[in-house]
Amino acid sequence: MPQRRLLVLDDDPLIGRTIQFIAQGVGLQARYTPDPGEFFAILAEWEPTHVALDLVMPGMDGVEVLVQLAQRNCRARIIITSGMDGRVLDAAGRSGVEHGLDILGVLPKPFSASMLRALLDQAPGTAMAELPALARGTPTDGASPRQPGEISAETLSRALENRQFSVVYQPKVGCDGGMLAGFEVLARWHHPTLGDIPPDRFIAPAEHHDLIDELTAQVLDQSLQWFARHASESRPLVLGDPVTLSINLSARSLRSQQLVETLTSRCQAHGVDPSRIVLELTETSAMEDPVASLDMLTRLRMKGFRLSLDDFGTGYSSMLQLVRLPFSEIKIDKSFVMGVSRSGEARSVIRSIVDLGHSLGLQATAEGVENAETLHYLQDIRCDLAQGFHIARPMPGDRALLWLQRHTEKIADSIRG
Ligand code: G
Ligand code: G
Ligand code: MN
Repeated sequence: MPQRRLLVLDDDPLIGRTIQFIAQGVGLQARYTPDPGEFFAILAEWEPTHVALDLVMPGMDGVEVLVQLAQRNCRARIIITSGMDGRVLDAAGRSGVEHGLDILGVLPKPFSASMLRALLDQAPGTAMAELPALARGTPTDGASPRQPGEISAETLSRALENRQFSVVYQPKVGCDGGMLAGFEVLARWHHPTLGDIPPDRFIAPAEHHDLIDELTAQVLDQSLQWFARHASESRPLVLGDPVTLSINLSARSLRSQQLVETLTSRCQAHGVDPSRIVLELTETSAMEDPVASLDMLTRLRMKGFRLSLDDFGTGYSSMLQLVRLPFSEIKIDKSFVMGVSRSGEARSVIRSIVDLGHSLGLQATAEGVENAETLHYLQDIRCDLAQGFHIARPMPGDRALLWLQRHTEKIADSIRG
């Protein structure tokens, strides 16, 4: 590992020196200054890999230092320290992330040596950037894709003509007992020369170029065929409800008068009852035009489809509108779920969403479950379903079937005890 260098800025010499010694103890070079002017001078000349920054100092506030670090394009990994309330620290951390800084985390005072060591040793990619950004507001499904020019209409329609899109399936299981509840279908695009292109890059352009309905149709046909042939046979696995198939719908599609007809006729053609299909809509998108949405969603519900509110917690919808719309499931956004292990706030948000969902008679699903600890927490708070890498990654149809077979055996074993 190349030599790591930590620069500490803190108006309290006792704390500043302590951080310096702990860092030296785990093999970092470390320097300390109580003076912001000197801090920026050392920063320029010494180029530290890590920075520990006190938020509240006389003469200069830490947020101002963060802004200046961002303006200087500082690439160091930053640890924020302060005696302030944890919420204030978190907010400052998020503000740093939104300024493009690499915020490793926050260190509340008083802190222990082991807390600081854990932060310093944190692997890249586990930083605060993953925390729910309260003010992020980047709808994945909205009317204004961020980079509509990136993938052209021609490229997309050729890909659709040439059937370059395939689908993968990610299981959803009961939080309690692990029974299979259903699969979510996710589109994949393998371009012959450009390689794999993620949905983040093709869904918004497909909406923008009015090709999303064709994409949805292809996703539907592939997944209904697979589902009709295989997954519906897994019925005995499920206590109560049979296995469902969740399909992501774009808000755009709600404007199309053909939507209800397309969905029902495809289901009929494949012999799948609409009650087995869950249509996932993102929170932001469902609220784009609440009146038209209410109309369309009600028609879909009357045909028997279930509706899921996807990425819940990231949008700005009012509770009132939520109550008005006929959803059957609420999916807690993975940005909260992935924070269960480190953030008490994330846990509170999840618990409230589960309670809210239940009080409205909705099933609560957590997506982005990446470890056993998170699953246990979800069990504790009586969340219904879980989805995430800890259970299984999205898989092609044949692999999903193998997974299901192994999963079934595991559950049967655990029941036999
Ligand atoms: O695997 P993941 O990277 O698959 O998906 C990223 C995002 O793309 C998810 O938020 C998901 O809702 C969206 N997405 C994936 N497949 C489809 C699809 O077939 N239609 C729509 N509208 N969105 C999809
Ligand atoms: O927004 P949409 O809910 O439809 O999101 C599905 C997306 O989440 C897909 O891109 C899928 O690959 C991704 N995903 C599913 N489980 C996990 C997980 O446990 N961790 C992470 N980071 N992403 C996940
Ligand atoms: Mn989804």
